Amino acid sequence: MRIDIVTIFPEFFDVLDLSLLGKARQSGLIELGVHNLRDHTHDRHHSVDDTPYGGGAGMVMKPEPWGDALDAILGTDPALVDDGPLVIFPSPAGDQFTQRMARELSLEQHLVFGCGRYEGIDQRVVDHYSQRGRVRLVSLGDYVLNGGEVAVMAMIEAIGRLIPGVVGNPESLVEESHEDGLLEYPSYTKPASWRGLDVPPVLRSGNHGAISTWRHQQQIERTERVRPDLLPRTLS
Ligand code: 6GU
Repeated sequence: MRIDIVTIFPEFFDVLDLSLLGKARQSGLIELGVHNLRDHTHDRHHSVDDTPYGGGAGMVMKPEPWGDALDAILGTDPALVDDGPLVIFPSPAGDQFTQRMARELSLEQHLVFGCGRYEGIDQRVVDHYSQRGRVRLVSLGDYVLNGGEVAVMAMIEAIGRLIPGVVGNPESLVEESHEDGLLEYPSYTKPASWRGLDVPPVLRSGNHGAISTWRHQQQIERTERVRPDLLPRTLS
């Protein structure tokens, strides 16, 4: 997968050299380009923002640097092909990012993230690229971040680990929170007793059927307690 990011803080993404995703880049599974929006300004002050039409607090990101930066990545063809790059603008006004969305996005060939700061990007940038190709606004959740960078980091981590080969043991992707609509079961390792707390005996029983049943039960109990909204509504 190819991933391009446009941001005024390219250094934010230095951490993508590390860990599993860093390895995936070295092995060529993920190809990453980080682009500084300010490289696409043409005024002396390299300004990327201006006051909002209609008034109001804060600043809005100007459309021209975004147009130049995205054209440099996408090309200037008026119509991008149907299965061409998917442009994603992180925004609290977007569709909620979920494990299901991460799975969908992990099947893409080319993702382009546009990280807005301030009060957002001039709406015409979204409108223009929506006319030319596929664009999505995606939100991490119902809270406000100062900019899209942290949200994009989270999305790239969630998407990247689903690309075949990135996570060494694909089985470890299956038994996780949200993959089967439930939270994951609690895990334990040695020692069997620690500070007066014992590992549940069933896990040391060697009875794989009983272990499976116990783990599934734990998933259901945990989900009922912490995230009842995830459970299918029961008829009452
Ligand atoms: Cl994707 N961006 C910003 N700026 N704030 C957010 C968000 C995204 N998701 C939740 N809050």
